[in-house]
Amino acid sequence: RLVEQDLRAALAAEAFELHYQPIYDLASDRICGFEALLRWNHPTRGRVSPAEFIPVAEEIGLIVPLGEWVLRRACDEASRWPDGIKVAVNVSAVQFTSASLVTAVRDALRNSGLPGRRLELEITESVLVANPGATTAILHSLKGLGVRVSMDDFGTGYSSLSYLRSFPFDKIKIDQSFVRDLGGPNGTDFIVRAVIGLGDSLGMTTTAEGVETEAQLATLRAEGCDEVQGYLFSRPVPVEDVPAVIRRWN
Ligand code: G
Ligand code: G
Ligand code: MN
Ligand code: NA
Repeated sequence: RLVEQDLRAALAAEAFELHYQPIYDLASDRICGFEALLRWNHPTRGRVSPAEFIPVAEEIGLIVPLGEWVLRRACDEASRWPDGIKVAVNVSAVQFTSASLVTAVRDALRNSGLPGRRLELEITESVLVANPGATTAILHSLKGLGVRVSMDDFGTGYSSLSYLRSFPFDKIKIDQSFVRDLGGPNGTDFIVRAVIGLGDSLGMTTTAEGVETEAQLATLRAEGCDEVQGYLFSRPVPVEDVPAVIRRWN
């Protein structure tokens, strides 16, 4: 279990960095954005996964300052990318319903000069479970800033369908567990097809995560998925490698 002091010290010492994984648009065959993924190099444990330390940061009340650091850094770095390229930032449930989220987003945009339309926030269904009442108001405030909001890890939480109907999401991210099992004998092809159809009828973009093979890509293309992301294109890379990734694909 990670020590609270280590996380606090890391934030103070700027021991975090963001890596970026490209998101590829299938209609234009171009990279259209990058997802920011938080990385922490612990002085003795080495690389610690956000899956491990984000829950601790939530527990000890550090998620708000940490999440605001992520927002600022992602907007600053993305403001130097070509105009068509967006940045997607993961927002935890606790951070999402914190009083300061909308202000933090507005400040990060203003200070970086990044237009709101180039920022996407990814939230999971757990956000909606935690506080459905507050969520609608927050989503509308964010949309007022021009920011887009995506439902992340779609299909892994609860009550996905009713949430999609009630909340104004711009994008559905199909969880990588469904992409991994495409094509096999117990394949998830029918689920992926259904989610893409759902996105189409709700006017939401669909993005498939965890695309690792050409066969998965071909299936997703044939099913009319809008965007794909995964090791087939690139692992998350440090910010200095972003221009090379763009050059390679665009
Ligand atoms: O690359 P990967 O190991 O980075 O991510 C593991 C998990 O941590 C994923 O569920 C991802 O959404 C989450 N994650 C990565 N970066 C961030 C972040 O900046 N904020 C939050 N809240 N979650 C993140
Ligand atoms: O929960 P979220 O979707 O934000 O998490 C993204 C996670 O998926 C990160 O840990 C990221 O490093 C990982 N990831 C991204 N692309 C792939 C992929 O093609 N295969 C696998 N196994 N993991 C991936
Ligand atoms: Mn995500
Ligand atoms: Na996901």
